[in-house]
Amino acid sequence: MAKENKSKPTSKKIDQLADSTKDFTDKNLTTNQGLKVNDTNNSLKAGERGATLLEDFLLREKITSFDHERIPERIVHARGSGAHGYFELYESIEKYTKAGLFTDTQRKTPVFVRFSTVAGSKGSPDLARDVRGFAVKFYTEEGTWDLVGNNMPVFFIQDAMKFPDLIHSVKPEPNNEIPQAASAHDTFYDFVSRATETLHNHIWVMSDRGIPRSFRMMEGFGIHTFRFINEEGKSHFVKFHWKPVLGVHSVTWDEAVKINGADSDFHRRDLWDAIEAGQYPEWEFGIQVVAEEDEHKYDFDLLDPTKLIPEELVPVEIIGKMTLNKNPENFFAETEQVAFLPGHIVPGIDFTNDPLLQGRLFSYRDTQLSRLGSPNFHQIPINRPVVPSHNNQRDGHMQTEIPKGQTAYFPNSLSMGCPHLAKMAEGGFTHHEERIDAHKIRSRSESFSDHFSQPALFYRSLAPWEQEHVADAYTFELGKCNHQDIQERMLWIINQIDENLATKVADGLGLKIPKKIEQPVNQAIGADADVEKFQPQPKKDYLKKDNALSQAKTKFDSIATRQIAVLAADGFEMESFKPYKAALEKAGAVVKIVAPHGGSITCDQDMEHKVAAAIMTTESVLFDAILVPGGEKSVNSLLKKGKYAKFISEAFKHCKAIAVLGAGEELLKESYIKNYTKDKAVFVDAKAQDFIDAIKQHRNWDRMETASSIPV
Ligand code: HDE
Repeated sequence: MAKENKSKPTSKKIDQLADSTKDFTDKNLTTNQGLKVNDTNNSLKAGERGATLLEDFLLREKITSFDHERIPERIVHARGSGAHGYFELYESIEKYTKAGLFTDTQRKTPVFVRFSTVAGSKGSPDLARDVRGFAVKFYTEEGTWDLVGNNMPVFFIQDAMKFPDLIHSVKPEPNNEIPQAASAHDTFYDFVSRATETLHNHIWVMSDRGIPRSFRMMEGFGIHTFRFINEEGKSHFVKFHWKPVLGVHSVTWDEAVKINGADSDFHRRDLWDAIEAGQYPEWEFGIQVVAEEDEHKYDFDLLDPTKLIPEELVPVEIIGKMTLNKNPENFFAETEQVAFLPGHIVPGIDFTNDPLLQGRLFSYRDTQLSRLGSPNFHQIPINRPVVPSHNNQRDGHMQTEIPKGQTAYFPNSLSMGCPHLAKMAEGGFTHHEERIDAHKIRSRSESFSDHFSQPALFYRSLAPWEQEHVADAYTFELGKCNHQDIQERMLWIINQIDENLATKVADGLGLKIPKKIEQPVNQAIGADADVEKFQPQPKKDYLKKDNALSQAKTKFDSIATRQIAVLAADGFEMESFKPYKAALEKAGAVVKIVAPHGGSITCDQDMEHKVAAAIMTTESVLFDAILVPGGEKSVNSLLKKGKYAKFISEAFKHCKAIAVLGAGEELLKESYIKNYTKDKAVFVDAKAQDFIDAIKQHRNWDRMETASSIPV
């Protein structure tokens, strides 16, 4: 994670945005017309006690502007957080693509990224179990390229036609608008269990990927297979990957539920704080490239967005890095108004016939038209390209440009043919030519009918603790369904993926796995379709494991930005604490004192220390590790408040590293933690480095079984 100097980051995009920003320092309050305002607190009345007069243009402007502040929230991905940054290329990949951002290593391409949850409303909590959006807008020299991806490499459905069904099933139920930002309800599982193409993305959501520790610690994927086109016009298939420099890490479900109460802005705040602190989030950019002639070489169809290409089969080539180094100036103007369209591409990149991608190419422009209200949404500062745009599209709501001249059509002679077309040699975009000779047909390719192999591969590739989490997640989610037939259908389906998993879930639900299902399970087919042909095929075993699918195989080499709670009160022992704090901070962690009150506390060397949070305002789930300094006076104060014992017990339950110094051990003894001396991530008067090494591991998952007995 880069720590850069605090000088204001600049880029072509940031400079362009600066022209649209408004600074209010030392300015008079005015109306929209620039009239200086003398009173913005009282309406114009007939006498001090009213009535209010129709004449009051100041009241009218203020109130009507307020009345219209809201725009429709995104139909999906309503809850999101954005940041600015840049993309740098390690080495040119001109053999695959002619795209400038992938051939010119001297460029720093400005980006704006928006992370999001999918199902919840704009104000919903960050730690819902859900897919996360990972949308990147590259402001390139050849126009804007949007890579609108997710934190999971596959999608729920294979055809855009099913998107409204999928989203209607997961959103709050239409009769009572319950539940908010949660997939654990009947309509979702009714759909999932009837449209078995959903199973692969679904098991990813049931895994720890559905509850990330931070946006900064999740992968990103373009999902669809795209095309790269090089200077010679040769095409390669490509999948896009983002790999977080800090590794891929998640919280536990118990934490997620509690974080949603303790700080529903947890991910938003985490991203904001890291950037403000100069600890800039970074992702490496990777590509999986498949030669055109290898299109049909795999056991799955490259055009099927419910399939990934295992990295064991096609390794990811790392070609660049993205750094986020600036928070938005204004949430609405930037994060809310940013409009991503998968159809925004640049020469060197092209689409495939993936039927989901094809539908997305229509949907996103349509949704921006209704959300932002005008075809001029590209003129909103955050959406403007960094290169000029000229065409004959005109007028519409909120036109902010003044197009000059007599003509607005092509071809023309009155304007000497301007704006004129660009030849390919001048960077003009042309579509990759692909021969298609086919019947017009409303159907699905049989090569899309394998719904079980990759969910099974995913489950097999997980570490035992990850598998436990998946089983718990299924049990929780299905436990929230009220219809036994839906639960049983899901059990039958999960059993096709993995018997052991299905058995655990069935035990948790107190149900039996049905031997057979009455009707054909997949009903996402046409009324006259050959039913058998579209049922999920028996699973294939083309690969034993793919290590890239497991978070156990991620990076564990840094504690940068990890939040360490120091539980202390007046009189805590400075001598032993000082080297610990220094070592943690040197390694990039953020050390925060959690005291019985706010303000500051005094150590046994009479120095004042700023308190980051009073115990009543915070919770252990907001931290990565706990440190309890010594000093009897301090520890005795902590022992008087039951919340400290809860704090430390809960951290233990969530498998976090804990270190105590001197008298700090008394707090451990007071807690629910038993046999802590045997735990490899609990330290009593140990070296700071041991504590740091344990934090690097993210969690001590070996503790999971003991931890489950902790009653907090
Ligand atoms: Fe989206 N999706 N989507 N989606 N999607 C939207 O566009 C849609 C899909 C994704 O931060 C909407 O501007 C259809 C896959 C992200 O602003 C909408 C289909 C992937 C974001 C829309 C899909 C995504 C969206 C709602 C199936 C991963 C948030 C607001 C054909 C590759 C972007 C908006 C942001 C947003 C439609 C499937 C990712 C309605 C029809 C697959 C990250 O246009």
